[in-house]
Amino acid sequence: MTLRTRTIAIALALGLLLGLGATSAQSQDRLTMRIATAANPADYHAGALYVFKEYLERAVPGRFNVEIYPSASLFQQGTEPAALQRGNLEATLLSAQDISRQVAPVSALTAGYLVRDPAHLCEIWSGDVGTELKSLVADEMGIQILEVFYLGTRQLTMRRPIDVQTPADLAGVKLRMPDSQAWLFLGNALGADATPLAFGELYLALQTGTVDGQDNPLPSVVVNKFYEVSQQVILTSHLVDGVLFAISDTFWNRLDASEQQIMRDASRAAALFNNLNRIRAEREVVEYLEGQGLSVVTPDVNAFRETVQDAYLNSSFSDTWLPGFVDTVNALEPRSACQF
Ligand code: KDO
Repeated sequence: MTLRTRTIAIALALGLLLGLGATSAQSQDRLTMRIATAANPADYHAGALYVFKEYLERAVPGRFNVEIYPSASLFQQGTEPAALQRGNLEATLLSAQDISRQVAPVSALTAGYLVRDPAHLCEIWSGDVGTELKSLVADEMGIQILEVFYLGTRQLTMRRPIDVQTPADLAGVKLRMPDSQAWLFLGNALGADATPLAFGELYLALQTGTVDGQDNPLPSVVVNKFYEVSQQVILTSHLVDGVLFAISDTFWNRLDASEQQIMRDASRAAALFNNLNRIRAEREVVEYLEGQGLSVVTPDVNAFRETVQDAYLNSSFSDTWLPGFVDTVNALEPRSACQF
């Protein structure tokens, strides 16, 4: 049984598909749903999109024609929100950094060292604060956020080893970050010289020395083979990161209530597939990278945490956060739905 089939089986066992399949798909138009992402098709968050597609095909056969465009093959990384808003794309995986350009309070979830772990991330997005942020995004951007997929905990990798204990040791290091103000702020807050570059250009930039290093969750370092052009992992654990499965209102409003519920259930099955696999992959990845010859070092994480948290709290980003957001988020304990 493949992992994908197994996730659908888990979803069935959980009863997510119960009562579905009765929609009169044959009597309705077939709707095309294009989903674009920068992710490598071999990575779990892209795999989750195929779980989503398969779920829909089983729940409402023939109703949707889901087309998945991985590796930024339809839209460049960062341009997906505008594509959704212009009606050129039906769904995508968004980062909080993409969204915060238009809905400033979401920038709280771009802050380093705020989210503790994957369960905490899930709890934030599925609880009251997440619901409030999602309705702001719906109102201000015309986009429905259905689920958060855990992308992983971001670490640094360097093409050549450097001696790093504190943020001061990253001074002058050209650290590739995705191209947006929120991402670049994080790279600079870590003490580095943040350098914007699209994900698809990163392998070559590491190979040629255009950048000295990059930050990403380690499973992405494996799937995208960045380890071939890197010699060191620095376990800063600076951002517990997620991507948000999002659908344009133009498409959403063409669905009836039962179809909207099927979309929610399908995205939940997709998130489950991604989260379980990625959490397992993160447990195994350090050993794998050491086996590939990379050195793995742990810096003074408390020094990074203090410097980065101060940078955010003293920035204009934090002026836009919902009142009491940090205290509320710090006090959240995950319920069972978020225990992986
Ligand atoms: C990246 O460009 O570093 C990043 O990790 C940012 C994420 O928001 C997401 O776009 C991700 O790339 C892609 O899905 C590729 O894994």
